[in-house]
Amino acid sequence: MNIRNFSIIAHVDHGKSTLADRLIEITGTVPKDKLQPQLLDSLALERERGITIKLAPVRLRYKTSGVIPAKARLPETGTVGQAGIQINTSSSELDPDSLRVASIRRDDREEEYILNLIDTPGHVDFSYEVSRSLAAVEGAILLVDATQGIQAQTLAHGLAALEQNLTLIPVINKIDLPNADIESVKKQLAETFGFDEGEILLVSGKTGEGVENLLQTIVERIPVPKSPGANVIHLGGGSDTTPRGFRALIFDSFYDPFKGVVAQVRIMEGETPAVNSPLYFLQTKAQGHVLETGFFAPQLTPNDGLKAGEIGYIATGIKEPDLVRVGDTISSAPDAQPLPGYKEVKPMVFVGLFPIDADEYFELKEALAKFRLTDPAFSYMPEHSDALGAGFRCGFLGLLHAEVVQERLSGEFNVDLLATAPSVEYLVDGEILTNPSQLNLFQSIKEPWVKLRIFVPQTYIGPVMELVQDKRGKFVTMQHFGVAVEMIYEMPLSEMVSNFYDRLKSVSSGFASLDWELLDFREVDAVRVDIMVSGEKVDALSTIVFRPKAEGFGRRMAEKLKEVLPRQNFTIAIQAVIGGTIIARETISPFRKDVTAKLYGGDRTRKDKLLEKQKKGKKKMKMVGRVEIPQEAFLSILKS
Ligand SMILES: Nc1nc2c(ncn2[C@@H]2O[C@H](COP(=O)(O)OP(=O)(O)OP(=O)(O)O)[C@@H](O)[C@H]2O)c(=O)[nH]1
Ligand SMILES: [Mg+2]
Repeated sequence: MNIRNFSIIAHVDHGKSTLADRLIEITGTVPKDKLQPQLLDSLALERERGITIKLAPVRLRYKTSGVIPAKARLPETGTVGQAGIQINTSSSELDPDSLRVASIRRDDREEEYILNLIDTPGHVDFSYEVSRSLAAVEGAILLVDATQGIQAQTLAHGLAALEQNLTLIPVINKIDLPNADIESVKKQLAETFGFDEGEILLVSGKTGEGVENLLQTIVERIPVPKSPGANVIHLGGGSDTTPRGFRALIFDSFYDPFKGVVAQVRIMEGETPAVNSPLYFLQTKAQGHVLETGFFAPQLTPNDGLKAGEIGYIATGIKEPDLVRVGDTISSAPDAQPLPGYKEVKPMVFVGLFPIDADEYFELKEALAKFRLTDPAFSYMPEHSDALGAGFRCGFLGLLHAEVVQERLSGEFNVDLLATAPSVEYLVDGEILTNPSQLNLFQSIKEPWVKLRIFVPQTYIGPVMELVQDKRGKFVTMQHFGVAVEMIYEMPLSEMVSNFYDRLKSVSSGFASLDWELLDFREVDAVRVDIMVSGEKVDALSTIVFRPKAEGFGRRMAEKLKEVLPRQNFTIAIQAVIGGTIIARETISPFRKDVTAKLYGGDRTRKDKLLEKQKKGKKKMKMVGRVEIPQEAFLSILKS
């Protein structure tokens, strides 16, 4: 079997999923009448938002047309100019298939290939999906939008692929657009990653131009899959007949009520044992069995087994989601050596999730366990709030991640949630603290700092600098990439989670892009701002704030809460308090807000509709003492 495994990586919106559409279309993987734009974005939320959130594998069958263009060889080493790092990009030293390619050219013979493509998300919050995809493949298409050039995630994902010794195929996309600037993007790619301009391909994912050529290039340049142990793929095309241990790397998983946990795997060695044979999970020591194997077309398509080098799925029959983890190795022998796996991701942003209806606590708990299978970057632990009751403190990689998970939990698992404002983790007297309400006065606090990499056209340097300074950022360096510039800063993560991204986009007319990573924890002069509603402290609204900004924050918070808390038939006092001192006070006068007041006369059904809407809105509220706290109250924290 001729196999090539590759990912498509790029910055957000550079056209990965659209290019995948064309690859699916040209290879006839999906019938024409079933094609739709961004076919691999199958989650409802992905389609609604027009972004990819999860990695998505698909198997393509590709027949070479016989005539293969002269093979453009990769340079022996790729120099990453700007960072000065030397990374070896050649992984095709002993590539039996390069001989095969040569023979096709001689004979003009058609040959069939299985191409396993993994589409990846582009947004920085979903980078873990990208890194897991990269561990399952031998190469990647580094896609760059011809109108945007290199942006923050082009660099981040491109470098990650090089570090894993993957073969990169540089491809410039959207060449159909009138403002495509192919020449300068070529130059950027050459200068940044050390590509030869001659090896850069041009395509349009929209019109399909250049895509056939790309398919042939994938076959030529992406190395044949190799096993870490023995090379079981042979030049003759068949696999080795001597039995070898079976080992597969889990790069993703999900829960199916009938099949149990379904693991998405890259087979590294051997082949899947027969149906009903036992399977061992080498790290969690769990045991399952082979219920079904198959591949992605892109829907699950059962087959009679998977061999080394292939990407597919194994249904394991395991009913406890906790027993299966991405990065774990599945084997046919309990004492086999586990594969290296992935480094665990560290959650950066924390949100308390509470069931609106306390009776739904256990349903929520089960939903979280199943959800974690499909999103290993998400983590959770039980938490109790005086105001909101029993719930969970959940960790996310960023704000978009937090938002997307909440929407998926209510959409896919049907649980109604109240979410507290995102906050970061602090080190208090050396101990980790993720819940702001637990901070005591006078403790020494350290907060997380991040290294920010902002890509922006030169004209916006001024406004970006101003914004970052306002957010306590420290300038490190700046580097020019044609008309774009990369600015490196250090900044407290807490400032980044409070309205930074939106403001960055607005000061740069939408042009700035961003990448970041955790640096360290640094001492901060911060205090806890508490909120009292009708004399009762609402612990879930407590926030840790940089001291010089605390008073202003408390005042704005009280004002915002006044706007969002629903009136009651008694007066509600809202107070912002720092260590027993009231720094702001607002009052909400009694009586229900009459939403129908502005509708005079007219049609009864319209009135009913509005009342219905008001009732629904109320569902996302939680009684705290005698006052209802709506979801919007927590968003006030972010906007203060
Ligand atoms: N004109 C033109 N538009 C394109 C092309 N490729 C993609 N687009 C458009 O660019 C937008 C983003 O395309 P996607 O395929 O969703 O981009 P993506 O890289 O998958 O985005 P994320 O997965 O969210 O990072 C869509 O509106 C596409 O229609 C192209 O070759 N030409
Ligand atoms: Mg996409």
